[in-house]
Amino acid sequence: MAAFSEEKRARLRALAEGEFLQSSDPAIDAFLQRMEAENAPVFSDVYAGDMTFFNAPRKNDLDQVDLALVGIPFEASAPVRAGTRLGPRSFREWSKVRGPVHDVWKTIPFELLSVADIGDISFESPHDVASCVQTIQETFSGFRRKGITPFSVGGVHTMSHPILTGLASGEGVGLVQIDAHADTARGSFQGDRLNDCRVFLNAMLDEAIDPERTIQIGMRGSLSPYWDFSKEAGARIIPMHECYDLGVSGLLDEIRSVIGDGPFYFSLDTDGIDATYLPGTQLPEPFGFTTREVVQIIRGMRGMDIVGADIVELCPPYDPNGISANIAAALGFEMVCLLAEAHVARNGQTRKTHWR
Ligand SMILES: [Mn+2]
Repeated sequence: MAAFSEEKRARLRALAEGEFLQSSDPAIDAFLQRMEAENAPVFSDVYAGDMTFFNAPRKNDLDQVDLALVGIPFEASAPVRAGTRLGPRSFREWSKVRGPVHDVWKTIPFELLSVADIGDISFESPHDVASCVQTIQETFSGFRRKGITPFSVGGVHTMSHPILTGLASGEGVGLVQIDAHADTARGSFQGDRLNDCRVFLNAMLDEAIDPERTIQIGMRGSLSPYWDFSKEAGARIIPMHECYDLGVSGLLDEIRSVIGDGPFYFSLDTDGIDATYLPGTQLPEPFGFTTREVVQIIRGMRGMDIVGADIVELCPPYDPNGISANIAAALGFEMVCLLAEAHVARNGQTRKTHWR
């Protein structure tokens, strides 16, 4: 090995000069300087300070918000394990170390839109499913009226139905769903028709999603016989064993052919991911997706017209080391990048996030 020449030494020393908050990429560098000037908590001590989604500013005035990050601590109607109402809190904690710059795309949602943590939905009767569903629907109708793009963290999957009916403006949107269960069971379960076994059947009946622009991916396990409605209604349902053969690129071809150029919603049930990666979910199912496959599917949807997204069924009592919340937060940042880019493409306007 050749000795270090004086010239090589000097060059390395010169390159090592500078500040921690600095980037050779001019756009990232401008963002970092702005963060510092606004005293944004983005790079503050990760164990201290307020817990907001991805360190976004906390805002209550919806006129100041383009992309709302909202917690839905709702678990009434969850049929198996308890604790999904703790999902938003755990997600916030782990999201503190996710973002703010997409490591591959260099996308910075905070440079594109006014992104804010608007807090958790507060429920007057948190154990009454019908009233919670109504509260969620009203909240999301408000977002629709203000043109806000929502990213939601749950909470039991039941929440996606009132999110979709709240966002609906006449014509049903498309749906991409990654989940071990299609959630389109007929009839009532445990005495209720508002539950996480028939989320998307309810959303189709309410014309909030179009069955023919719905694609459901990753179904498996003992509940598989209960999803006949999906196929019969015209949805594309791809059980997990078909995903093994299709692979990520085959799945993305299917997604693009079902969804096309039109608007769609994305729902990620944490149980779509194999429980060896993500144990902290309400009803884990073996033989699911790897985390790497899910991130590739999400990234593959870049450029499509995504109008909202959620991550559901995170169940922190079964996630004692935070591994599941960490994965959920990392995938959530990917989804926020997609949502921000699509919102700008739809509206043609940008507005930076400000922390002060
Ligand atoms: Mn589900």
